[in-house]
Amino acid sequence: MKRILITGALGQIGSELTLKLRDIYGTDNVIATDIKKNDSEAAESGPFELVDVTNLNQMVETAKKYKVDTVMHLAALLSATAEAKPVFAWNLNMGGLLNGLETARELNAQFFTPSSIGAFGPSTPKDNTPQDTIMRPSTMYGVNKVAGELLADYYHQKYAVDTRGLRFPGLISYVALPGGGTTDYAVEIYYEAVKNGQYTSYIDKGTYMDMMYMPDALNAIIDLMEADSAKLIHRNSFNVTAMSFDPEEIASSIAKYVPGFEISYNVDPARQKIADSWPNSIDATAAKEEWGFKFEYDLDRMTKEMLEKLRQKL
Ligand code: AKB
Repeated sequence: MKRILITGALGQIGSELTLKLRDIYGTDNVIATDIKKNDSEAAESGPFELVDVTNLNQMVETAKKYKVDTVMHLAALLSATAEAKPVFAWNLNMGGLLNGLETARELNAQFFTPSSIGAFGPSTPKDNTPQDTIMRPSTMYGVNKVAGELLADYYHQKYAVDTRGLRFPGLISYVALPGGGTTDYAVEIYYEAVKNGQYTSYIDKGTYMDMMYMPDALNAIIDLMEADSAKLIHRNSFNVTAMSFDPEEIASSIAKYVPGFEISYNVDPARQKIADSWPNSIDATAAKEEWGFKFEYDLDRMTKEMLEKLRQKL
């Protein structure tokens, strides 16, 4: 039985991961932490502690209090915010990760942290981007992600910490908003489709990026953490993806369920520049071969469910 501490538990991934892990491993075995509390189900349905990930002592003491054997470190700034505040991003993303790894080392705990398609850069092959390839990102977020992957591998090699990670694409969900990412348009478009029947995209047509629906992302985290370590050739981090589309294609998918839905464009140069530096589509073969990565949602199935859930929510 696992006993898991999650940082950034009230963010986009954590809000749903916390509840799913509580279903699987038991409510009292999943300790949600974040820098602020809110009245979400993740905060209210089980153990919750305030933890600032830049405070190592606070993280270690919380982990010891609950005797955790797994640390899932989610707290981080996303790409667009990191690009606007690069020094803050370095301190939070790298300082938080180092503290998370130190906590895992001290408690002899298994460790997970997400990497991103943002770890790739303009000189990376753009289509079917391999697992092992050129990684020279041109954003602060990407620099953090590549350095983070190396750091997590270092903790595995030097201290035998069982570190594992996923290079997530844009994650699409209806529970908590992402905030500060480049792929956020692919979430906002569903909210605007339900509220107004139209969306003005800050990402230009023809810009392809990998995406995944949150239930598939949560299953990928759990499957990777449960995988037999003897079968893992890679650790930090695995390419995973379920689909790749541009704004026109997601808009066409939405128009199948929202008659008359229209997309227009007001491109944000800052976020467009980040998107242009990322792959069009990545190759997840290593994840499939080493631990059986799979996904269930393609674009249309995800669109149908997103619209149904958002109609109930809004
Ligand atoms: C972002 O857009 O910053 C994230 C990511 C792909 O890592 N969603």
